[in-house]
Order: sequence, then structure tokens, then C-alpha cells
Amino acid sequence: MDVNNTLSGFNSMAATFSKDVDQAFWINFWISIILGLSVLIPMFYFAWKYRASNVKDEEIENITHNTKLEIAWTLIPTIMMMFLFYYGYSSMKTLRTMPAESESIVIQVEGSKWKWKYEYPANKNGFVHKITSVYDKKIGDVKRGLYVPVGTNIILKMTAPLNDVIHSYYIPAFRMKEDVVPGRTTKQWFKADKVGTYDVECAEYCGTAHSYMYSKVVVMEQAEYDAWFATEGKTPYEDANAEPISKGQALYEDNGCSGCHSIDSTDTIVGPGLKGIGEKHDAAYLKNALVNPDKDVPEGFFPGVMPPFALPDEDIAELVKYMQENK
Ligand code: HEC
Ligand SMILES: [Cu+2]
Repeated sequence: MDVNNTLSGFNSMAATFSKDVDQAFWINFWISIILGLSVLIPMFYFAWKYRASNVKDEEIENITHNTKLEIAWTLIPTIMMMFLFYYGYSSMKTLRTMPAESESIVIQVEGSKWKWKYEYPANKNGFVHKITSVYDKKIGDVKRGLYVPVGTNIILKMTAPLNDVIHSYYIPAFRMKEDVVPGRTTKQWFKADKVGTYDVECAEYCGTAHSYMYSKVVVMEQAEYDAWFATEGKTPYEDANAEPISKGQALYEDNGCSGCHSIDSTDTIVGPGLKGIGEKHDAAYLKNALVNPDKDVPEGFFPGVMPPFALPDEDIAELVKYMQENK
């Protein structure tokens, strides 16, 4: 199955509750149109009918009330509003009532500037799949995503790092959206009912690369999902025959560096392009750039943008090596 970004959003409906959300929307839409017109049409009609040139002063009588009319224009809109409430409330309830965790796959989601990370429960060998999903400007597509089986409850437990900002996890094709807040865990569930690849967008303005904070959710056949989940394969679609990448490159991808840096050019994305960085700076400088990025800020850039990476020493060393070898 291809995992190209198809920008499939509102034109597809792929979760069990999508229909309910759409129904609530359309009921809202049409009732609002009807109520709006029921005020606007008489307003324009009377303005025209009783225009100054058409009525003489002595014809105007003082009407104090009309009981039947007053009951009608109170009761009918009230009933319509109750429809709005009912459909809004019932679809909200479907979205807010979590299925039992024992009957679901619980996936941890972390949103940070500007990438999404997914962590699965351990598989039967105790292996934990951890996936970083970053939009790659060069290929114009998202690298990796959230892989889930069709027809299964998925619970997302979402949070953001304490030094980050608020994001929002939004899957238009599912009609599902939930805020992702630093230091708090928010939950949202879904059950996809159609195999396919659907866009995920960040729906809370979160800074420079907010508009590139994409991910994707790939809904797979159960057997295909199970086959992947039992392995240690990074994603179900990674080419098994591809040359293995270096530890440094893997860390570079997992930590979402490519969301802010171009590795093979000196073009700026959010941070400076890193091509030739190893010739410009020594290992100590590069290490410092990772653990203490607000020190030695290169010209034209600002502190406070790149988060410090508190990684184990050997991971930092691998990343430094990767950058040094990147001539
Ligand atoms: C949120 C965006 C962002 C992410 C993610 C990010 N960086 Fe940066 N990076 C920047 C910015 C902005 C600067 C320039 C300001 C500074 O030095 O703090 C920078 C500076 C650097 C520098 C110093 C460049 C120089 O010329 O002095 C290096 C090296 C670097 N980053 C490597 C990395 C690596 C490796 C990762 C992944 C582990 C990473 N960055 C993740 C934004 C980011
Ligand atoms: Cu965001």
C-alpha cells in the first residue's frame, strides 16, 4: 500500500463516529439557515411592504400583542434548539466516552515543536515500537506515521514536553481533534472503519513550523498490522533490503532534527542547514549545540528555539559523529 500524502481530509470518512459528527454539523447548519431566513425574509418583506411611500400615518394602529404568534415564535425555535442540543450532545458523548483499555490499543502520543512521536505497548517479545513522525520539506511528505489496525479501538494518550507549547491532534477524515498540552495527559479514542492513509494536522498554532506539523495515520488490515507489530521493524513499510542506516542517522530521525534542519544543504528551515557543519566546528562545539543550544547561537538565529536534548552520552556522541561525517 502506498503511503504517499494524499491530503485525504474531509472528502473521506474513516472512523465509526465520523458520520455522527457530520450529522450534527449538517443539522446545525440547516437549522441555522432556517432560523436565520425566518428572521431575514420577513424583515426585508415588511421593510418593503411598509415602506414610507406606501403607508399613510393614520393607517398605523398600535398592536400590543398577538398570543398565538408569540407562542409560535417561541416554541418552534426552542424545539429546533433542542434538536441542535441533542445531536451536539450525543456526538460529543460518543467522542468523549473512552472504550475500556483492555479492549483497545493504548498508544502514547507526544507533540512537540514540530513533530509527533508515538509509543506503542510492548509486543510479545517485549519490544516497544517508538516512531517519530516529521514532515520532510525536501520530499514534501511525512516520514512515518501512526500505524493502526482497522476495526479496533485505539486510545491516544497525548501530552507535550513541559518546555513546549500547546498543540492539537487533528485527523480530518475521522472528524476527531484533541488538544495536546504540556504537563497534562489528554485522551482521545477512535475506531477506524476504512483501510487507508489519512492526514494528521496540528490544529493549534504553535510557532514557526506549525503549518508543517503534519503526521499521518495508516489504517491497515489486522493481519498486516499484527505481522508488523510482532517484529522490530520501524514501520510496516520500511524496505527490509535497504542498507541499514547508522546509529547517528537513526537518532537524527528519531529526535526530529530534520523538522528544523536540512542535513544535505546549508538552507535554513527553522535552524541552520547542517551541511559541512563538521568542518566548521569541533566535536565539543557540536555536543554543546545539542545539550545547551542557547549558548553559541549562530548569527541570524535566536536562542530559545532549539530545545535542549537530554540524551544519554553515547547517543549525543553518535549524533555528533553523524554531523561530523556529514561533509
Ligand atoms: C525546533 C527546531 C529545532 C530542532 C528540533 C533541532 N534544532 Fe538544532 N537548531 C535550531 C535552531 C533555531 C538553531 C540556531 C540557534 C541555536 O543555536 O540555538 C539550531 C542550532 C543547531 C546547531 C548549531 C549550528 C551552528 O551552526 O552553530 C546544531 C549542530 C544543531 N542545531 C543540531 C541539531 C540536531 C542534531 C538536532 C536533533 C537532535 C536538532 N538540532 C534539533 C532548531 C532546532
Ligand atoms: Cu503544533
